[in-house]
Amino acid sequence: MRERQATTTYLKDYRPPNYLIDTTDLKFELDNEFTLVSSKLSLRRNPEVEGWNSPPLVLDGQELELLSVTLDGQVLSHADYALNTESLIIATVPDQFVLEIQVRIKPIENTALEGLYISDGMHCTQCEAQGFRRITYYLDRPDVMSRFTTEIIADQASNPVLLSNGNLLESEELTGGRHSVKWLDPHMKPAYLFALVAGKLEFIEDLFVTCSGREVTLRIFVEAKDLDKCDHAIESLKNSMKWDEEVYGREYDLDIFMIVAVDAFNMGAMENKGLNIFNSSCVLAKPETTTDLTYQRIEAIVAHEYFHNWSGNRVTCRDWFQLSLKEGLTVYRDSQFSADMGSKTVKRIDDVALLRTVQFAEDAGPMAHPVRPDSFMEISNFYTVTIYEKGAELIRMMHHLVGDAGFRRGTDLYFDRHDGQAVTTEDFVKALEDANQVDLTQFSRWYSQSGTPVLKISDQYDAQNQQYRLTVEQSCPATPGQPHKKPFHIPLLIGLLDTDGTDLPLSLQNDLSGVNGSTSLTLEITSEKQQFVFENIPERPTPSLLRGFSAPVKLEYDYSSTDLEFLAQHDSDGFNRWDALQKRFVVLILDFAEKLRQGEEMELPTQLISICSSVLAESENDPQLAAKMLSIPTEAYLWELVDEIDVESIHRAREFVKQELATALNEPLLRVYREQSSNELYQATSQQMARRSLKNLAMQYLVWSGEERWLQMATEQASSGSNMTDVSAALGAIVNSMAPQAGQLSDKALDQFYLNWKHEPLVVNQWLALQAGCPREGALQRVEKLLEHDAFDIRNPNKVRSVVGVFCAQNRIHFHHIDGNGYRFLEQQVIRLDGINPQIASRLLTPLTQWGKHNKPRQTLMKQSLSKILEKGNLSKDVYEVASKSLG
Ligand code: B3K
Ligand code: ZN
Repeated sequence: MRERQATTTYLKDYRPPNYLIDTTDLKFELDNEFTLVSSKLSLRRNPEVEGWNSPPLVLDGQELELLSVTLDGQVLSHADYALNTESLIIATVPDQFVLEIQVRIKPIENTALEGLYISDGMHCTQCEAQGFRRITYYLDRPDVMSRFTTEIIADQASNPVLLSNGNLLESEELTGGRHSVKWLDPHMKPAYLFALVAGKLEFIEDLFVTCSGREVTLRIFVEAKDLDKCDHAIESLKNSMKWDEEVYGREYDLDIFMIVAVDAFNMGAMENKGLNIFNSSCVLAKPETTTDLTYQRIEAIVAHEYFHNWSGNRVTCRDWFQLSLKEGLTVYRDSQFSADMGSKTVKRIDDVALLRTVQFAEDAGPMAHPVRPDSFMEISNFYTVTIYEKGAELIRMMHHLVGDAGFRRGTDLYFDRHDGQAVTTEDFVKALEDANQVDLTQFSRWYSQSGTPVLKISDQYDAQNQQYRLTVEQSCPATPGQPHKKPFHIPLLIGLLDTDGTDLPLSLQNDLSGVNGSTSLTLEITSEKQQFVFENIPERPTPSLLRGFSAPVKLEYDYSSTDLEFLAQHDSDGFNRWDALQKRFVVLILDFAEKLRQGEEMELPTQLISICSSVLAESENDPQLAAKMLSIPTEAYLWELVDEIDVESIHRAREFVKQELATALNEPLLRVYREQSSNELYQATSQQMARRSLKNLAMQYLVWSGEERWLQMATEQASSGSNMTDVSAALGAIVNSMAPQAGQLSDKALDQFYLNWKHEPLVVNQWLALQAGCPREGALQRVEKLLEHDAFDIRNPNKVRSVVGVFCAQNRIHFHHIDGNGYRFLEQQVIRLDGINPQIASRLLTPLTQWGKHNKPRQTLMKQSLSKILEKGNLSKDVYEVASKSLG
């Protein structure tokens, strides 16, 4: 459906459905060209609707060929219903009735990958958010929950495996080489959780015994060639099931849990009841083909989709404005799980890094929206970092405010109270309030107000009275549709360090909470300006503010470089130790960027070198944290922190710091590289991953120093590394090196890599992404060439993301080249893709939407490209919404 019909849907217009569907019996007859979908729905009037005036039945449907409609056994004629591109309307229906509908669809022509489509010869579905209406006419909204049965009939040879939600009821051989199966899902569910898979698949199987002793069969379905890549996912699944029982008291509720891997998928994975469908990149792993990062990502996504069984499926969303009800909560749950499986501090660092770059940028741009939005044109555009990651931060803050036991009481009440219901974010907050007798009214503004709050903090030390005073002021910039904000309720976790770097016991003046004396304290910020006075502070302390990033805010406090260096060495909060060093790097890089503009000399401060060198010296204690601490802030983060982005100076200043630090630390880096290199058999344990991350960071630095011998060393690792983590880190280091000799070495290494791995699509994606991100001259030409390569396929979202996505979002110096060619490239790709896959096209647009922080010439070019897209006309709702909102 194209822009002419692009209307806005508002939360304030929400009305309960007029009709409910108690049971949904589906029959799919799969054929190469067409699929016949027959449905039998038992409907009744919704008793909750007040002032009943026998409204028409309006079923959603898109791109369907209607064959027949029968109401209570009577075939309806054209005069009995109306049909348009979005719905089937039956003007008069009884209070209770059975509707039978037959439609024909063409999965083979479905390139949007929504509804029923074909991925690599296999039938599969994606129904969230509004894909079910591309399968049959239905009340395609999450507050209509129904009991589903699914019958599938298909050719046995080409589709030996036929899957749907729930438990398998029966299967039967039919004549003519066909067979049929029937699945029953006993749990009521909205249509967005429906799934069907048919194809040539094989599976690995395991067993999980739940806490109450029930046996659950676990199966992962993949193409035969991938059977050796399922172990990690199944381990992750078992760990998740156990964790959810232990931490949230949630038990699985069917006899079988299935995961299917497909190649063409718009996002990471989908939590369909009992039948999760995964992008193959988020499930398949083996040491030779998969990096540690992907191992961790798989663990997190398997857990995420599994956790949805309760936070999303058993308790679902009333409408799509409530998306964060399930996504924020489930991201929070998966982040807790990952923290428990590995390092809490490092997990927090990774989450905050994503939030502070991508989400803060979204909050500052034209697509900013509250965690619970008020309106949308296309709901697919709202699967955002705000809904997911900021949504998770809100849950995290509430957990912080009510404590561990209180949070568990709250989630227990939420799940018990709303099991089988479609509810709102208010219902979640209410359960936490009721279980803890707290008032979260002000806190709830986090759900309705968009934008990133700013906390401005100043301090004063009174030596005579041994008092330390913190003054905290909050504000929040205007965002689209929200010029003024009311104060947020912000948990601000702090500590105070004495001159030795030890935490001081904290006692707050007039504090009645009884927590005085502890060394970390949560200040509850609720007004625009507040003061806190700490007693018995013997000397001027160094404040450690926003420990663990206790709230998704921007902190403004006038730290000196010395303060930051001190905190980087002494803060007892691991997150803040990391953050202090990051902040120190930021100050330095931005200062160098200014020096570059002024043509002044740059010199790395010796104190910073010595801190980095002691991080290396002590890296054995926590190799992964050490690797994080020594990671230079990304361009994305630096851009987020400045008012106007100077693309070149920031890039060059950052390169300079990398190279200088690498040179200064050559010796300890080499020592760490050697110490952490080992011949042990690859295991995806957090200990081994930590070592590899430090080792490869050291190697990366050595290569940055630009010396030939380190490039040779990386080349050696790239060709002989025994696992993909080592190989791809080395290859990445060479590909990203700006040393004069790197170009040739990199071409050679890339060619060899391709030869080795061209039969593994997921490895080929890495190969594409590495090249798209390469900062050497000629980047755009290389990317254009990649689009012509045999390995590229515009219909496969993973390939598009690896090439176009990586170039435009990560290769910043080239995408934002002042000649505007990068922008025009994206403009063309978006237009081309919009005809194929609107969701992917719209997502790729993000870098252009953030024109607001660029200098005038770039702003003009970026806006020109957005206008060109709009001028093209006949756009999808997805792209139309983003492009038009971006131009304001
Ligand atoms: N719920 C799905 C996302 C669906 C996106 C639809 N455009 C995956 C997840 O968040 O678990
Ligand atoms: Zn999710």
